[in-house]
Amino acid sequence: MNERALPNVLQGTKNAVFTSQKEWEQERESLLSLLSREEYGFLPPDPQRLSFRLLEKQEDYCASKAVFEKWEATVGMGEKEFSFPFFAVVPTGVKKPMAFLHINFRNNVPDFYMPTEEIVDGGFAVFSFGYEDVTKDNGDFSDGLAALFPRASGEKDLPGKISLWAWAAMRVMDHIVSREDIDTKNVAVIGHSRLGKTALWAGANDPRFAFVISNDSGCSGAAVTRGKQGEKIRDITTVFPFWFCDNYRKYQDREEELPFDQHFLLALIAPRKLYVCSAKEDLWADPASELLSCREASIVYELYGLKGLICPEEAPIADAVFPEGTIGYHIRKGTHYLSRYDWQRFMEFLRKHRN
Ligand code: GTR
Repeated sequence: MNERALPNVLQGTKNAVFTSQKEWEQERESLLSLLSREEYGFLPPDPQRLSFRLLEKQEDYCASKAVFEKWEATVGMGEKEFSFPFFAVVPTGVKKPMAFLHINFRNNVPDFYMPTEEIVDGGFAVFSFGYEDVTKDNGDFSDGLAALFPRASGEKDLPGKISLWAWAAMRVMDHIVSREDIDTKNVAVIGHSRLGKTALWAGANDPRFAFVISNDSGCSGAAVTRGKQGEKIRDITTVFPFWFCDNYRKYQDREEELPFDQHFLLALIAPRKLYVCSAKEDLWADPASELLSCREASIVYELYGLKGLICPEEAPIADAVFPEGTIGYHIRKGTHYLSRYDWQRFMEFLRKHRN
């Protein structure tokens, strides 16, 4: 099973292997700190001030099947303030719908990665924001939200951009949990690719997300790193060093020295629901390594008496769907993309596993 010499998540940062839920929960914080320190950088503290303002409301959205709202979140730290927009589409015909919080590449509603009408027809609300409205996808840490958190040079565990986008998702969640029209016990944070990594990291840090969905998140997302095909730590930290903290770079070509692997990230979501989607031809992300990660994280779910991934097939064929366990998985045919087909599978998973 463990041909890739993956570290045992049940060993955590200790030498002993945990056998109970209690021991795991005692260790969980240390593991979260480990990933913060070595990979993504520590999330900034909660904001000192936080407010939400409704900017726009459209009652007849999608032939009156839904209400569209545009909001502005304002966060304050010391003297500084920053605002970013986010969006809500809430079906009118459903009492307390479950909801997605989609960390999106763009701030379009709908968007080709976010088929709003189908989501509403499925009975779900969808909240979203465009990630670059929070802080740009580049190495400029004076831009947007990043400017709120001063950075001492030389610190190697400062939040990378993934941590900042995840932090912003948690602020939108602050808004969602304040709403009486949403089933706040059933909110799924979801993202694709770099934003799939972000959704997983937000889910690991914030237990209010009852569901966490990663679409084609690959390297430094759902896929285990040891023995991975396609993108490696050297590639990702050369092209996108600013997504991570500086410490992560020391593992270039030294994957085997990482004191964890990406299945630890998935395990931090236990016992909540997790869904991972791969695409058959997305070899840069490496579907096999994403699936293996789900299998390896499952042992933590088992400590809770839950089944993690239920997938009897070694290498599932394209369009195979495995929604039964607390970790769901499907592999779509085709290339790197977030499709309507994927959204339909996510909606089925939420309906099946609603809290
Ligand atoms: C790629 C990157 C991947 C993935 C992707 C994306 O260039 O190497 O890790 O995140 O971008 O976000 O579209």
